[in-house]
Amino acid sequence: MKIRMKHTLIWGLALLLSAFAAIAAEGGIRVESAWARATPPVAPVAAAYLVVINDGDTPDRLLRIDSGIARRIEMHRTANENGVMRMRPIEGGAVIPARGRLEFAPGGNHLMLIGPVRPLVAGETFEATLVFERAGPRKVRFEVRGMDGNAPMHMH
Ligand SMILES: [Cu+2]
Repeated sequence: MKIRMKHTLIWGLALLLSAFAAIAAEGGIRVESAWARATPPVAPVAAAYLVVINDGDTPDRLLRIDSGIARRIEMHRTANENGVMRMRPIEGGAVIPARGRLEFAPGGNHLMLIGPVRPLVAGETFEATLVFERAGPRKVRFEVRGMDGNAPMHMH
């Protein structure tokens, strides 16, 4: 009887630990340095950037970004086409490799806020929800930084 109880306890503990391990594995996706560039009072678009880090062993995919800050948010990549830098939507979501990262940074991939509902003022913040294929929705707060930042203006 005593031995049986001990076993139950150990099994219970093992189950609990594996549950914790599963939760830890789910937390493989981290979002860092989410910021957006301040805009003039009237701007048809704005650019935002962030870094997604995947500490897990499984690739994930950023499917879309939802926010009340703009009519819609697109993921763009910048590509050199016959010597002209052009922006193209990232189709089918942006992959975050296992044990890797996905960077949206000035001059490269960026988030394009189409039709901001208000000007983006330096020092303010706004919230958006990143929707991942595996990790699900994640709320992220973007910090608005001045237009005279350390990177060239975003032109379309
Ligand atoms: Cu763009």
